[in-house]
Amino acid sequence: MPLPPDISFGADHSVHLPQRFNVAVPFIDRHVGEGRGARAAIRTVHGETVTYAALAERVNRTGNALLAQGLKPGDRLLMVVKDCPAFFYLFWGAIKAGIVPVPPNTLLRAADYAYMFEDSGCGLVVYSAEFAGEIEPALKQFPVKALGVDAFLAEMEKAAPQLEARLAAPTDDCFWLYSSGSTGRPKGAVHAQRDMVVTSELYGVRVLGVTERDVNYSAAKLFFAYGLGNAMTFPLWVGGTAILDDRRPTPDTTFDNIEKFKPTLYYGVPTLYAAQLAALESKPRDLSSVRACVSAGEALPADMFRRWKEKTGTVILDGIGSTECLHIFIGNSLADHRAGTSGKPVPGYRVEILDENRKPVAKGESGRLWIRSESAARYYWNKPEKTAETMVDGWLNTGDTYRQDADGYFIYEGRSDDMLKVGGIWCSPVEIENCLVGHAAVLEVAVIGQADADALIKPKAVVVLKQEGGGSAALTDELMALCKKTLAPYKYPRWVEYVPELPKTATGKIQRFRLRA
Ligand code: 3UK
Repeated sequence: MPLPPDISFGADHSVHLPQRFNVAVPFIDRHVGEGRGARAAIRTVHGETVTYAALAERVNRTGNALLAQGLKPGDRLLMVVKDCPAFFYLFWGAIKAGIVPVPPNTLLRAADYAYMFEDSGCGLVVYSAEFAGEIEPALKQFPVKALGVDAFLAEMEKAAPQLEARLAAPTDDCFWLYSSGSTGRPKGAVHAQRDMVVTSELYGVRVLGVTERDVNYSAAKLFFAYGLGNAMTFPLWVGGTAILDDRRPTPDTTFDNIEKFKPTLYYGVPTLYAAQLAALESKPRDLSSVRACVSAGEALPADMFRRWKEKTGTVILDGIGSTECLHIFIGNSLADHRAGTSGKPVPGYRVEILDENRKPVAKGESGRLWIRSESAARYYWNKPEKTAETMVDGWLNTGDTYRQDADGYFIYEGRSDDMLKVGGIWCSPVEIENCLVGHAAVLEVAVIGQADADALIKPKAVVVLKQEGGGSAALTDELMALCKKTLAPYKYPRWVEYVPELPKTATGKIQRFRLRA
């Protein structure tokens, strides 16, 4: 599909945008004018279809309803919303009205949300009823104006269906995504108007070949930058269709959806592919509609690529992306892929592997991966030190160690910090440790990543008890239960090992890397 007339990309893949524009116009409004008003933008597991015409109207009504709630251009809207059409209305309605949507991870706990209410200074929180159990206590800790999604939709119905797009510069703040670090609180990565244009065109269209005929189904949720591209910006950029399921993805639900909606592109994370592969052993499934599967969030083991291809006949294209870059910047493609690697740089992304003096390493050597792009967040909200550390001279420090093989494919070699990816989602060992030391029997604890049977990393707790003597199975159960109750559910340790003491530096800092060895 041709680009909108006022948007173009140079031979070097740099984007040219109008000086003043609003990114909701090319993603939402243009489809009606270009004759796609009756096409399905969204289909849900509940049988709902939202056409491009209906989407454009509801985005307008939402923008008006948000303004009527007292939000002003530049204000933040925190939207803790499951994968459903209202996610689209809120995100784009806010952007069209100049309001900044912030969709955090919906699996977090009250204390995380209370922090985000305060840090973002949001003027309004809109949340799905399913998350009330965490959002309502968070609102007690830090009161802000809040509305359930259903109540908001009722306001939307009453609001006017016309809304003039508020113009902005391509590099003006547009939306944020929170990302967590190993220590400290989540950081709001501030993305600009142009960023979704860049990812949708450079990776979506030019690497995946997404067109209006594609039906996009992402098991990764919309709150994740990965899911946001897969199931929202890519289809909307080309006038294609997104499938939305508000349930937790399991092998059964994802295969049922693939058989029912016949997506052409399926997007998952390695942990889910592993579970799907196990399920295929006992029940064959029909994936014949799928022209490519995509994986991101953590490295896809080569063995899983091979087993999936053998069982389903489709390839899984692994790619590395980040919240900061918004989507995949090194990836495999249908035309050029190699199992066990992240592939090659997405055209338009500059990639360097640097040593500790920030000099390029010799080819084949390991080093720190740095990225330069036009889709990168320009700063973290309220965190000037983190911004200065991560974003240097227009380059972004990914914190990942990489090397290139002899043919130029990029091979992931781990993190330079202690952060873990669990099911594709960030997990801080420090956060789990802080939870576990809250147990009366625990003296101290270190959490590290350990590979499971599928070669995927999961948290393991190495525990020193206050009383001499090994821990019991009952205590292990208690420690796991404590984490499940206190932390986001995917963060509990899958193994607990009891040791007499932990390796430490002279200054008393736990050396997690020595436990990993
Ligand atoms: C790790 C990978 C090896 C890596 C993301 C696609 O994961 C995404 O964003 P996050 O901010 O995490 C970024 C970090 O995750 N990682 C991601 N993908 C891979 N490591 N192989 C991979 N294929 O440490 C990276 O720095 O949560 C993924 C699109 C958008 C995203 N935000």
